[in-house]
Amino acid sequence: MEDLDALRTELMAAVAGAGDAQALEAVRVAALGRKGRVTALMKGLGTVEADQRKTIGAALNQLKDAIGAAIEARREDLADADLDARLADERVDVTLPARPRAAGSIHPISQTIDEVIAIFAEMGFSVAEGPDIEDDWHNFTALNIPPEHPARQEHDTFYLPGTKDGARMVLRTHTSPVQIRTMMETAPPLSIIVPGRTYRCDSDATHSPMFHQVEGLVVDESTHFGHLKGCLIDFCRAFFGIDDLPVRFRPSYFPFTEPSAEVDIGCTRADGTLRIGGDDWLEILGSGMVNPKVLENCGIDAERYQGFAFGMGVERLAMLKYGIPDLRTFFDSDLRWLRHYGFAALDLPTMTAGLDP
Ligand code: 2NL
Repeated sequence: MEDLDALRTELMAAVAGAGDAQALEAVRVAALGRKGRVTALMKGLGTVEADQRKTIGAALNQLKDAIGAAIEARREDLADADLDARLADERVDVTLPARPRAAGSIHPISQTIDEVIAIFAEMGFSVAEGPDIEDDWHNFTALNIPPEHPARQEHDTFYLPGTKDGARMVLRTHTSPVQIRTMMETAPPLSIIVPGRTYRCDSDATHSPMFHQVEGLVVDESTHFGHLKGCLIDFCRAFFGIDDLPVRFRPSYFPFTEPSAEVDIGCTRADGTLRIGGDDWLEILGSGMVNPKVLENCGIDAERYQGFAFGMGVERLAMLKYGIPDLRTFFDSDLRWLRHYGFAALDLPTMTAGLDP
């Protein structure tokens, strides 16, 4: 019979030396498993002399219990150490300062476009969009601006190098080519609003080479100048949030409309400041009845259909509504400017948002 004390010392050392649950299980199997060393000794009891069997049996039972208890204790120690390691690893310092809020905001140009769209959407207009790079025909010719017409120079056009399918390409000088495309593709009646970027080779305190316009177009069988007036008066009053804002229509000229009218709203000029509302006048929009030649250029029967159209500059609207004094600051990408004039991401554009009380 083996020396039980030596075996006990050896097994206890193995238990203490087991570094993880898996090593400890291997020790248990080697000692107490079906083919373990202690189990084997117990199986051998049958061959022991009857007078010694009781003593050795008791000693083996004691050894088995002692090793079993040591393994259990070691298992708990290892589990505790495991938990301590995880707690240390996943420690959260609740005293750290909170992360700053994401600092994004909506640019006043985007906000203004969204507000204009909200007003015309309520009147039943749909939004249409088109390419920034246009051919000469959609940007000029279809709009009754023939080649060598002074308007083409007035527009300070950015011409692109080369041609596409024989056509000279330009950066669109207004959003009107989108209305041309819509009229070519869709049969009347139609009412669309066209926001977008536009480009003219001009840069000073009041001109940016890239700027934004919103244009609108209505075509139907009985559309007349009264519709134009009602629509644009309602728009001006809704946009500036003044129910009785004075609006006047002043005769003007555009090659693509006949007759044409510029729209002025009431304002007050005092001590170098400008306020909306009052009995002075401020130009805000251009408009007119669509020139029958433009309808015919788009394949629309001008004997049957008439339309009105209008256009406005978004930067100018934003400056007037939000009191932004300098056009050049719009595209500086100055975060301090944006924090001051920008809008929160969830500020829904409404017909009256952002106005003085
Ligand atoms: C302004 C003036 C205007 C239009 C734009 C237009 C478009 C088509 C046909 C007829 Cl396809 N007209 N657009 C009409 C009148 C004025 O804009 O001052 N824009 C900033």
